[in-house]
Amino acid sequence: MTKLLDIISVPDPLLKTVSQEVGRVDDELRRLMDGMAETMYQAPGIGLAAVQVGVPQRLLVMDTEGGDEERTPQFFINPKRIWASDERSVYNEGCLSVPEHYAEVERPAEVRVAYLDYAGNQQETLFTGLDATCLQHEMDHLDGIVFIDYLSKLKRGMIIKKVAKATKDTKIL
Ligand code: K1U
Ligand code: ZN
Repeated sequence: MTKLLDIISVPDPLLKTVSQEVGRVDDELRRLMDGMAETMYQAPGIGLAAVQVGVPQRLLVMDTEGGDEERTPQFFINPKRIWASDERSVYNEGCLSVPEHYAEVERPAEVRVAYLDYAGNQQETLFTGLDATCLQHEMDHLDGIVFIDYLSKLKRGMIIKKVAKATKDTKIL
């Protein structure tokens, strides 16, 4: 059975770190990827970066279908954005590391990304719609950026305070 992983939340300093490139795609890495997918579905969420489960490596999982019947997690190892559209889109984003808080973020509407897949094969794919939004949100995590970093200092500070308090209260319960 795949182990569920603990998701860290703001203001954990690990969320601010730049994750390291993955060196080898092997069975140990695939075990981590399986655990991340299981953790994402259980949360529930539509994406998860390795740093959110305390592993600062350039690796993420995404499934924007979110359906229970057909699970098709997509894994991205060492993803690199190689093209972004001038067209922008705005989405009310959430984050499993910032529970219960949402905010509108503007990003390129379409992106082309190069990455290694679950098997370690090189891929290059164009993403649109929610896939493009979610993938850019997850790739931000690999560079130590959380969506609240796009908000004003005041709003960000208020959200971090609330999440820190809620997390502390949950630990006491
Ligand atoms: O923590 C994360 O990075 C995951 C995050 C991904 C994301 C959501 C929205 C826009 C951009 C990126 C989430 O999955 S938050 C939860 C969520 O959006 C969701 C949960 C259940 C069903 C549908 C969506
Ligand atoms: Zn997130």
